[in-house]
Amino acid sequence: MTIIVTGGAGFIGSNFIFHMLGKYPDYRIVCLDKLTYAGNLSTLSPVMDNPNFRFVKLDICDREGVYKLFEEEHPGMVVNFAAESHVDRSIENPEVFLQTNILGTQVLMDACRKYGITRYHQVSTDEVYGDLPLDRPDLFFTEETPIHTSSPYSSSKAGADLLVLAYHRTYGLPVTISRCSNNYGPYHFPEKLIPLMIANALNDKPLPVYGKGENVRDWLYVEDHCKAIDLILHKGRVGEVYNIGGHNEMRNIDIVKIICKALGKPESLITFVTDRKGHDMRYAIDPTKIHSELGWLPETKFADGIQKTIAWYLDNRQWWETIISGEYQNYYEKMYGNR
Ligand code: NAD
Ligand code: TDX
Repeated sequence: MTIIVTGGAGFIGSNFIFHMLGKYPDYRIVCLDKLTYAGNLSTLSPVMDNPNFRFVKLDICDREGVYKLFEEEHPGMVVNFAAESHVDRSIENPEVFLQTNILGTQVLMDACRKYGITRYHQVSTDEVYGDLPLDRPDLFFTEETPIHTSSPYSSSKAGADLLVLAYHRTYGLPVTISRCSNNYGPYHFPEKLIPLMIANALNDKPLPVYGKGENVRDWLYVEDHCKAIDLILHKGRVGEVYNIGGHNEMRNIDIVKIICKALGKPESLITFVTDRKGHDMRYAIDPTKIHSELGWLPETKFADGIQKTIAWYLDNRQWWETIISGEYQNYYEKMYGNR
């Protein structure tokens, strides 16, 4: 079995590649990644010499390049992680989100139709459902919750999801979609909440919390997400959407305080800054379907996962220090300089 994994030099895709190569010694994994600012080839160095692994630098929007790769590799499955993934960047510059997240998805599915595959899996997000009010803790996103997006990022992911379902209905493409809540863990790019706060705290820099820090996210350890996708690929029903989440809702401010405590840093580093435009209040997944149909349950508790994550950032300073020493400085100044 050859599987093309797109976006595998990013956070979740790289963790998925490690999981699959470790678990299936007779699978071949071909990673296709454009290496945008978010892609990091050094992340894949542990598997670069694995004979079952190949890395190809390629844009998913490059139709000719994608078709050529399919002709070379004859993949049985495609798992699409490649995306522009940061909400704040989508607010600044939506266009590349539409290009990669929607048109790139179309190119991949056209290749799947042309060359034939047994499964195309689209890695989507709970953000396609919009948000839930803080005063209704009884409400959760199910697979039946209407699509109701807030940001250019979530709108582009929702557009891709609809296209994936259309390719199933119209052309019979064997697709599945997963919609996961917020991930955390090793190799998380330090523009996102948890790694940004860890890096800033370790450098004794202010910890910029948007608004009042009361927004709630449903956090899942990245390995649990990878295991869920593995299950969907092998046992999920074609044409179906599966929500993934672990009933682990936390307020942003509480997460930042946990990080301060774990690192022995003062909470006085916390700085409340101007809120994100259109900021979603609460995400919360109902994972009943994936649990009852596929037997999936999250294995890592947040209390353990966050300590493992912090330990990873302490042990791998070079990985994130290299990232934040480059172009990231301009990004940080632009996003946080006058906030
Ligand atoms: P990431 O930003 O860390 O990685 C994205 C990867 O895609 C990078 O390696 C980048 O180089 C690559 N890429 C971007 N544009 C490309 C293009 N045009 N062609 C080829 N490669 C390209 O993102 P992530 O956090 O690992 O997210 C992966 C997927 O999971 C995304 O589709 C995202 O929407 C989804 N998701 C993420 C989360 C989360 O909490 N991070 C939660 C739910 C769903
Ligand atoms: O500096 C910050 N300060 C802050 O208060 C940053 C970067 C974030 N936040 C807040 C905004 C959110 O309420 O923390 C929360 C989490 O923010 P992000 O890490 O940017 O994640 P989010 O916007 O929730 O989106 C993430 O989860 C769903 C991923 O980036 C998406 O790719 C995924 O689809």
